[in-house]
Formats: sequence, C-alpha cells, structure tokens
Amino acid sequence: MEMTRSEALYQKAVQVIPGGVNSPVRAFGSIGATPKFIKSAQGACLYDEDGNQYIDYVGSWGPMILGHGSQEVLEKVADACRRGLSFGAATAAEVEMAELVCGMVPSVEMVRMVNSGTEAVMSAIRVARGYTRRDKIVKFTGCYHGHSDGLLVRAGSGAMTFGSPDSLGVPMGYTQDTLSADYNSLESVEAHFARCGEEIAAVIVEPVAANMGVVPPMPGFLEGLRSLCDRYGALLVFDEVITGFRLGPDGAQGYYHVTPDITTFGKVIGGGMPVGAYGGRREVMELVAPLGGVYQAGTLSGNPVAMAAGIAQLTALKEHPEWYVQLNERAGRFFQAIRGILGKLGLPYQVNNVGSLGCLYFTEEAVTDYESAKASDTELFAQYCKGMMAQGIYLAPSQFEAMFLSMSHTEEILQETLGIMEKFLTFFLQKI
Ligand code: KE4
Repeated sequence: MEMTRSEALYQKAVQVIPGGVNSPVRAFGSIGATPKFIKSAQGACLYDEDGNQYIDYVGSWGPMILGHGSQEVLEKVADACRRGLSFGAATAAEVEMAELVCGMVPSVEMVRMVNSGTEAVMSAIRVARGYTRRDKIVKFTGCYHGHSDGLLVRAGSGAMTFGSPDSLGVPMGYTQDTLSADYNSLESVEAHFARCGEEIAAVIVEPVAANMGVVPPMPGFLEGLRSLCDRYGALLVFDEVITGFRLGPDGAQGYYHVTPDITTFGKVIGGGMPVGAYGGRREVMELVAPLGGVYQAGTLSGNPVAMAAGIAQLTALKEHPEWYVQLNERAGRFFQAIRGILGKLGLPYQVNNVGSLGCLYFTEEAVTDYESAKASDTELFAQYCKGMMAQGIYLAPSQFEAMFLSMSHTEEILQETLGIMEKFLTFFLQKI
C-alpha cells in the first residue's frame, strides 16, 4: 500500500531530527502511532498533508484559544512583519504588551518577556532564589514546568529524598535542591517546610495541573500553599503557562482568588508565536537585570512580530470577557456530556475539567494526583486516541496531556465530536 504523505515525511524526518519531531510529545510515541504532519489550520480544524480534516483539541498545546487563523492576530502579525522582523532594541510594542499583562493580572506589577514557558519558569526560579537568598524549591510530582535542568526531577518518593535527575545529562548538583511534593497534599509540603523551611526559596505549582491530564486543585490546596509560603518566607510561584489568560483574563489566580508572588506565562500570551513571560510584585521583579543582580537575557525576547501576535490575542480577550464565560460554559456542558456517554457504556472513567481544559481517564478512582493519574488504563487511552484520530478528532497523543477547547469550538462542533465519540466508543467496546 502506498505511504501517506505524513508517513513519507516522517520517514525523512527521523533521518535528520531526533525522533522526527522538535518536541517529544509530537512523535505520538505514547499511543504507538505515526504522527500526522499538519499543513494548515483554520478555526477549530487542522488539515494534514494528506488532506484529512480534524477537529483540533490540542490547539498547539494551548496558544490557540481564539481558534486557528484569527484575523485579529494575522493582520497585526503581517503588519509587524512589514515593519521589520527583529531589531534587538527597545520597542513600543514591548511596553504595550507589558502594560496589557500588568493590567489583566493584578498580582503582576512588572513583567519580563522571554521566548518560552521553560525560559519563564527557569528565570522565575532564579529570581525567587535571588530574592530570598535561599536555594531549595518545592515542586509537585506530575507537574511539568519546562525542561530547565533543575526542574527535570524524578518523582520524589517522600519528604526525605532530594531531587534526583529525571533526564540524562542533568548533574545531581542541579536537582539536589529541588524537593518533590504530592499534588493536592498540603501535608507533603508541610513536611518539607518542617524539615528545611528556612532554606526553601519558593514553591512552584501549576494552579491547575495540566501535565498529568487535568487535575484541579482541591478546595484549600492553593490557599494552603499561600499560607505556608507566608509562614516560612518563601515565594509562591504560579506556573500559568497553560492556565494564564485561558481560565479567564487573570488566569487561575483570578479563577481561584489566590495571589502568587511570581507568575509565569506562555502559550496564550504569544498568540501562536514563541513568547513566555514572568512577572510579579515590583520589589521582587526589580531584582532582574539590568536593574538588579539576577541576570537574565534573550536575543529575541519581546520580538516585535511575537509581540504583535500576543498583543492582538490578549487585546481581543481583554475586550471580550464574555467570550471566557461562553467558552467555559460550553466546555463544561461538553465534558459533562462525555461523562454521560461513558456512563451509559459502563466503562470505568473519570473526566476532570476546569474551564476549557479537560481530560478523560479510564479508571474507577478519582484522579487527584500523579499516582492516581498513572493508575489509569493508558493502553485503553492509546486505543481510544488512535480511534478518534481515525474518525477525524485530533486529541493530544498522551494520557498525561489536556484537551484544549477554543472560542472556535462552537456548539455544533462539540455536538459533532460527541456524536463521533459515542459511535466510536460503542463500536470499540464491542471489540475489546
Ligand atoms: P514551553 O517551554 O514548552 O513553551 O513551556 C514549558 C511549560 C511550562 N509550564 C507548563 C505548565 C507547561 O505545560 C509547559 C509546556 N507544556 C507542554 C504540554 N503539556 C508543551 C508541549 C510540548 O512539550 O511540546
């Protein structure tokens, strides 16, 4: 049988790119399939190199909250391109972007642009350590904060273990100050503070964990982290690379009314272009070079074309807060309908969702942390994912990712998806 264009491209890609992809999850490894090579996108849909159309529930892993091909964004990007791609100098667009972010997120009094979520988190941790003059940080097993050395830590097995590297090439010295706690377990955080509270610079948390599927914070969890940090003089860092400008104009901190000291951003802030940012209280951010002694820099940070995309997207979102209400309501109904489908089929399942983020797990027990997420039937998920892909529904090719809905996911598109899902799962279950 003749190869598809995606298969042919993948065959070439693996010769010249590690794994054939520029980011591991795109290789479809965890579901054992060949990646689709995407040629174009519009609204809620992707189109691959073989002309297949998919309803897209990845949205480039979060940035495309307006949907693909948003005119507001494309026009501003084209205009910026005509005026020059990059200057390596201060521009008015960076001031506009910074004022926009500070205006939308009250806890952010100053913000620095970088080029990815990884860079934002790496820099935020450095600022927290510089501000507190402490070295240790607490992160949560199952939360992902980009690939900087100090955060590539093996899941800690309790309070007494120092972080050990979770990647080749990361020296022990880079992770020994990274302590792992369990998501939704204040006790596991208290144990770290009880043991070395005066050495802990920061607690970094995804306020909605979206890298082990989607795991919402239990009531009191984020508030508890806030008070522990206050009690021990540590900073609370909200990694809002996914939730920022997605759950609402002021992200998860606005959604849950818990104020961090530093916030990191990515994805939505760039409108599809490479943008990350970190910001927070003025007295903290004033430590960042050239003002203060915490060094951080970047050739393309605040790039005019990327700023144009981000400003256009954030401005549209700021001017239409009702879009969030409508999207989150539509998404809530959508995920509730998925529960209805799975319930009728008698499958063990959990569906977690917050706003336009959601995740289906095949498991009886509630998914509240990494252990319970890992206990789900990932093989069944892989079959489900591949089957849905074949039906034209493009889901994240991993159990431990989120479904991202956009403003372009209309009621009709969601109903079409539910119909396909019910039909496929009914057929599929007769086979397993
Ligand atoms: P980037 O460096 O990939 O822009 O952002 C890193 C990052 C930081 N913090 C959170 C909470 C994140 O989710 C991410 C990156 N998210 C993944 C998807 N779960 C990106 C997809 C990929 O790695 O290709």
